[in-house]
Amino acid sequence: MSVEVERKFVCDADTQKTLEGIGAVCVGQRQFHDQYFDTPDFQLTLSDMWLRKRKGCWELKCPTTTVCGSEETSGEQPKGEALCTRYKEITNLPEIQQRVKEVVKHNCEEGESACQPAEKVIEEEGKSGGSSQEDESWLSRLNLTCFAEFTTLRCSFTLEEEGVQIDLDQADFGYHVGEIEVLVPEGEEVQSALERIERTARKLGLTGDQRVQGKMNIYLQRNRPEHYAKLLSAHVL
Ligand code: V4E
Repeated sequence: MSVEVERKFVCDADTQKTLEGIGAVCVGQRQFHDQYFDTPDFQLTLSDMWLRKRKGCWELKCPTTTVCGSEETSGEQPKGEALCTRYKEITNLPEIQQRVKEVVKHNCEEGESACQPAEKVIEEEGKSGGSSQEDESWLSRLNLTCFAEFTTLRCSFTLEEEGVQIDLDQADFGYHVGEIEVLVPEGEEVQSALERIERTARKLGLTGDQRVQGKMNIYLQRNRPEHYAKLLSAHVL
């Protein structure tokens, strides 16, 4: 499990040139399709938990506070650092299922008789034997359905002197966004990552102090207004 520290930024036709100008090296372009899942009443995303399937792999992003119980940002943060998001990235499926159940279970306890106990879901998952149809039965047991899916064309750069990756994303619904990111291995300090991201942002001439919207914000705004409004009022987005 690692922590993804990330700052999004507005990119345009000149961004690639700017990146090359500061010494960033293009390490490739790839395309991927993401599917995001939640319960019909948005229990996961209202907890700021983002369950997705990308290239056949499951990933769960959770706020660092939820998982660790302590956040390293008490008190005032420098402006640039406040623009960075920090999420735990979990890629181990049994652990993902456990985390999801800890949130979704709540609803079961409040009277949804169709829900099974968490232990039952794990137990049955263990018996599934690996066919893709059976592998995904845990989704319906936990009342999870896909609420967003889109394809991204991503051009990735590295800036070696700072140890950061910079991605330029083009989503198929017509939104472009850049991200400066560092994956911090579990147990390591995120502070250095924040500083390296901030230095990279300055090298790129990023001056704005407004948070830049991610692909999901725009997708929900356009396609799932009710879901989007709920996340806004819960201050998740
Ligand atoms: C964490 C999160 C979401 C999940 C998608 O995260 P994001 O990093 O935007 O997607 P992507 O495709 O770049 O993933 P990567 O390839 O880097 O793993 S959707 C919404 N959130 C929360 C969130 C937030 N509150 N604010 C900002 C600026 N971004 C994301």
